[in-house]
Amino acid sequence: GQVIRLEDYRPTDFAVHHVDLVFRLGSETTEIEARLTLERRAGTDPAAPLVLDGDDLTLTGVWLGDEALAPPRFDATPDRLTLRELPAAGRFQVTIATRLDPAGNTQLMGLYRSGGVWCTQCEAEGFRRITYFLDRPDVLATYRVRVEADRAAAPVLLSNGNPQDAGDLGGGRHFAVWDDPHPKPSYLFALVAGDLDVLTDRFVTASGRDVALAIYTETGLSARAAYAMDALKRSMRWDEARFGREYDLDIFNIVAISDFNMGAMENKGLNVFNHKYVLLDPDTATDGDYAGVETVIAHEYFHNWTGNRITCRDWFQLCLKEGLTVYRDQEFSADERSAAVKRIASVHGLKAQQFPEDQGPLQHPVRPTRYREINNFYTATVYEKGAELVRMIATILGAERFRAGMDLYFARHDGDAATMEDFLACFEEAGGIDLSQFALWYHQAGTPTLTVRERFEDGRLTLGLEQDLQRGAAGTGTQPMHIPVRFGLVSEGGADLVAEPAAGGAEIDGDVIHLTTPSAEIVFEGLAERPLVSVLRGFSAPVTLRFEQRQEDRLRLARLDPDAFSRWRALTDLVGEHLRNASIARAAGESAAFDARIVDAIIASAEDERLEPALRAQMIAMPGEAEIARLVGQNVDPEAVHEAREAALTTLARRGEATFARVHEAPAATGPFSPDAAAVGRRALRNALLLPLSIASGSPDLAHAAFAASDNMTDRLAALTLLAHRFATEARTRSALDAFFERYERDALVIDKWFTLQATAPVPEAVEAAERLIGHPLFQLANPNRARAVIGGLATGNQRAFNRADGAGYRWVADQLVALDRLNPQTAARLATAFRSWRSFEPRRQSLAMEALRSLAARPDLSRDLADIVERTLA
Ligand code: DPP
Ligand code: ZN
Repeated sequence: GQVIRLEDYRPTDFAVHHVDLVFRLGSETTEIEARLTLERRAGTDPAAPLVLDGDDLTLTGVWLGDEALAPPRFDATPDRLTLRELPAAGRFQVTIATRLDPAGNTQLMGLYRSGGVWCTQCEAEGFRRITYFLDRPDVLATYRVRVEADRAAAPVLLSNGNPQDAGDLGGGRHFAVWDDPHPKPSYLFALVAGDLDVLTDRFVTASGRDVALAIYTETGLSARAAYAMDALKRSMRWDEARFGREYDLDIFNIVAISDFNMGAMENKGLNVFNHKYVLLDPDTATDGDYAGVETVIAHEYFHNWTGNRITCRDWFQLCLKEGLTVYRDQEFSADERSAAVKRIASVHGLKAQQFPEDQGPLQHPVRPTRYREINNFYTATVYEKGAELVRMIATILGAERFRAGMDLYFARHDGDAATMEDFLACFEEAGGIDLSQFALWYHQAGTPTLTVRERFEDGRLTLGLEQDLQRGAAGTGTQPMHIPVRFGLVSEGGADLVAEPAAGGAEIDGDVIHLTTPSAEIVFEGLAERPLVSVLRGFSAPVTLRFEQRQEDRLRLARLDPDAFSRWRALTDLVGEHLRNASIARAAGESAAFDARIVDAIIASAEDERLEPALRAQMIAMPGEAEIARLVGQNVDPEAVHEAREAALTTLARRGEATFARVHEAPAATGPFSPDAAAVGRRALRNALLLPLSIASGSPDLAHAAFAASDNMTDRLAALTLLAHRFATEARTRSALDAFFERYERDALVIDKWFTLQATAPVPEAVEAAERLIGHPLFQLANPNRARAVIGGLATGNQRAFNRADGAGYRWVADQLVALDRLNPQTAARLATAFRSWRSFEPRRQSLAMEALRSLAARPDLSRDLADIVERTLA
């Protein structure tokens, strides 16, 4: 495939001022007419042809004004429409007619059908599957959309903007007209038509605009959108309070769709969602699902300003809207729930998803400079690392100047298609700061290592800091970056000491050290006692921290660091290091004892009343097998990792049994169901304790009792997962799985969970189980959530089975990818990233993974999406 390069960017020769669309939806085919109001841009070649993007299109007519055109005035292929001899100056109109088969569109890009519903997905390049267009984000136009359909099949007709007209057409057909006054790029276009239920509400903005809110769902399910509606209203209020951003249309619609490649899509005034991020109730959704809905609802709503009002000049700038909007949704969740719990969850996610990406063959800078398939750049690096970069800007500038920079960005670029440079310039100006070195974070790929050393003598503490960025797959440079290191010096009693740094060394601003050179030293003088050094508080920079700190200091920080995030980090780093060392030892046929002081620290945190329960649940959770493999880094033996983790769990379970039982039985731990953060935390703690308690007793009785007693999905799924993962061979487990299936057979989102929990059972035989699951009558390869539940469950949620010693996991996943690729290349490519860490495994597994990847690469019929991932993974 062709490589697209940032340096080749140039504006289009033509502007599109306005788009008038007519959709005639039919059960077999859909006819579309697009009338574009165009104009040559000043200073361009007056004879240049208009070259429009298409993808798999069937053209049925072209007009210039009212004149029907024939070749050679135009020529058309499914992928391109070229028009010649167009007016040299002034506005003119081109009308293009196309015919589509939405029901046959299994890629779920462009216009497709999901269940009985017509819906669209246009980001990044789906609009060109509807009509020929200048399908790129820097072409902004107003849109007017007329939709016609059978009233019975589609009583609801929606598009972007405000409703303008509607009426009957006779013959059982009707129409609606929508008008979007805000110029937008084509990727934000949306249309939905179908028989849908609706939940409505209203919101009055800070300046008094009355906004009609509506969430559309499959019939019978609108009551399950209540929490999403609540999250939407809270998001709207928060963006006003925190960033001064108000909603700008009279109506805001959300539609929940069951076949969806992404989580959701921020189309102007008409967000389309994977129904997973809308539909909830306590009986069918877990607390994690509630948090996910809140986050995604907020994320898409926040895009209205960071993405829609200000969009991206080109797709290389994707982080401009995504990194920033993830930062905004993280801040929202932190404000709505517990900031420390949220930050821990975000950092955990960053390390689990972004670090492996940044440390393997799919590595790329946050602002890439080339791509073959843009769909493959909706990555953890662009999103999560992109959010970390915005967070660092906020850390460097401080809250006030950061807000001033955001205000300037909104004021200056409203209505623009902007770049990362535009964004950074606003903070340079508002903050009175030079961010040219900071900008390297956007350009240099890879996770920097931050090495910290400490020395204490005669009341003087010397901190040595050093940064190192290894040249990685992307080869994008290794210049020293600006790393903000938040820190504290903690007294024996657990208080933050105030210590003035001596002159010289790195710059310090309050509790932030600004490391801008390859290395630096900072000296603190006049300290009465040797302090405990707490560095990288709040994970103030996305780096790998190497700090050879005394074990007793770390244990003390785990108990008394005033910064809750740092307590969690101190403890999980100790546990992680043990698991890493134990895995390496096991692979060599040895064993490594789990230091009793670390084990006791975990046990103590379980009943530490100073910590909120959610935080205690995070403290006692053992790192997962994939996380341990990442810590091992090379020559990984996944069986050794599994055994080392099991051994650690057993040690913890035996030693902590009495404490865990006490905490588990505490009356405060129970109570009737409520989705608030405190109740969520209590459930998280109780469910986290189920695992060590079941291991200690060696019996599934506790999990069965929890399963039977559960009055909500969080508790039910936690118990069932434990049974399926640890007591799989028992007849009672099979009965529980069957009972669960029968109860929820008609509930797609719950059945996804049922599939996932079986595909993720940490046993080698999960490969055969997954093969049986795809033969199940309810398995549908064409439904992305279902495909992800089973194939993704095994490939990304089951390290042991995917990396099975005989290569069966790799081969099975590769076979599924081939089948899925024929239907849905985007989802197949996403799942293929499961292979990204293949080089970190021991040589035999490496060669088996390579064989599977090569067999994929050798197929002549791979999509560009999947071929791109496979080839980069092998490179
Ligand atoms: N819909 C995806 C998101 O919100 C892509 N824009 O991140
Ligand atoms: Zn987004």
